Amino acid sequence: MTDKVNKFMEGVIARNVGEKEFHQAVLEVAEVIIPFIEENPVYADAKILERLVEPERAITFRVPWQDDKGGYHINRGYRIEFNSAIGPYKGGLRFHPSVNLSILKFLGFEQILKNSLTTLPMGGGKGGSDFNPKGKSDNEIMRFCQSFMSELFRHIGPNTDVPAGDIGVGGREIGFLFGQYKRLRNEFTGVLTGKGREWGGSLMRPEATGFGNVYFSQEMLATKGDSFKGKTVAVSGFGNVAWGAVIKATQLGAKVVTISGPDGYIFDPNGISEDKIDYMLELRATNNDIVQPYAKEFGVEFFAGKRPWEQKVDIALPCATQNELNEEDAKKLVSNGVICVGEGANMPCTPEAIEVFQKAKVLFSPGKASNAGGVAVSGLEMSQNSIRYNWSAEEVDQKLHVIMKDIHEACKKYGTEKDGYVNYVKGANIAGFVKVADAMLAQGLV
Ligand code: NDP
Ligand code: 2IT
Repeated sequence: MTDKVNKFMEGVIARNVGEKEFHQAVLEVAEVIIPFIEENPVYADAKILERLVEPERAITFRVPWQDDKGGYHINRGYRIEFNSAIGPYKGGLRFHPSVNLSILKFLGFEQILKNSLTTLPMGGGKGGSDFNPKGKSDNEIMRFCQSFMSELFRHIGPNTDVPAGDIGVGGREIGFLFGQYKRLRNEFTGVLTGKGREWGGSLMRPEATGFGNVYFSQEMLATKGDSFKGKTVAVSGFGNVAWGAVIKATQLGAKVVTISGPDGYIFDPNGISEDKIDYMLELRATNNDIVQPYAKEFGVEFFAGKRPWEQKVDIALPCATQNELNEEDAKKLVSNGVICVGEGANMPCTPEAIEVFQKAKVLFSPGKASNAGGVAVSGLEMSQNSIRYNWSAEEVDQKLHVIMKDIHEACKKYGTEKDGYVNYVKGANIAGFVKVADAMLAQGLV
């Protein structure tokens, strides 16, 4: 770490005590952006990076709700409105017991640069709650969502802040949240994305993050004249992002051999395809958060408490959660000959793991580039809501594909090193930064 990065990080750490995930996300950006700013002093003079790491607004609120037996519960709700330089705040809501200010600030911060990379006019935000959806009934989920929105509604709007899903928030939760917003405001607007297709949702939004991640990896592989065809792939997670990635990788001729949950991972040597992919949706819908039943259903091996990175694969797509792939995992993957790692989750690889991949010249993409397909199709959902029209699945998929190719090009432009290796972390951060920074400069001291 250079002196300048060190000094900058000391300031960030002192102002955001104990927020380790946020520090991690900022450090990744600072290491790239501080040298870039030295060559472009206009950004340093206006203290753009210092402004960027301070959310425009961070809201926390009480979410009281009642369970089916009449018991009382109090959770904490959050919305971090991080940056609105290039559009309304945009980003998902996460419901998971691990949610805290640090996690949402890391996600909101990454979202600023990710949304900028999509080429669409969206600022950065993130929100959620420490509510645990595990084992809750539909009615409990509904009551929680209604209570959450009863406070959130006053802070959001289709031109102000447009939330969507993330871990623990899918189509069902977006429905309950949208219903309550509509009731409180008496307005049918595009205030949330990830809506059902009958009531303003975009076709392809559920698939978008996973498909986008595979499209991005496809572009990375193409720089080496390679493709998904005939490759063995490890996917982690078994949620929305993992599901989309498994479908698209399989369509492109790869064999996906793993999915994982908090309980461990399953290894399916014949590949997860067709009805097995549909079974992933059933698994999630049970609200039990375990992947083990897949092993019983299809007669394959389950590795309790383990992560899929110990398997020999060509491509790894981490799609579960932050810091789920560490240095040791990365070394194992590299020694097993991995050629490409595409982050589907946000910050799934630790900084040490990324270093291992980059040293070994493995094709490696950070989530803010390769998982941007989800929010990109959210942006397309906003466009469709604004013009009150629905595009076909083919049209949306084609636009998504073009966006992912453009993000790949932008990363290459800013991230290609002297030896020809593309440092996608560098490329994504600079490409995402420039657009937001220029908008901030143009808008004066805000
Ligand atoms: P889902 O809730 O559909 O699935 C999340 C998966 O990760 C589940 O298998 C979940 O299991 C697991 N998981 C979550 N937290 C942990 C944890 N602490 N330890 C182990 N496993 C965990 O969420 P998504 O598929 O939507 O999100 C997955 C990742 O992709 C996240 O990093 C998210 O931020 C990112 N992302 C999502 C986008 C979207 O559009 N949905 C867009 C871009 C990125 P469990 O619930 O049991 O913990
Ligand atoms: O991390 C992400 O990009 C998301 N969870 C999707 C956000 C969105 O607004 O669609």
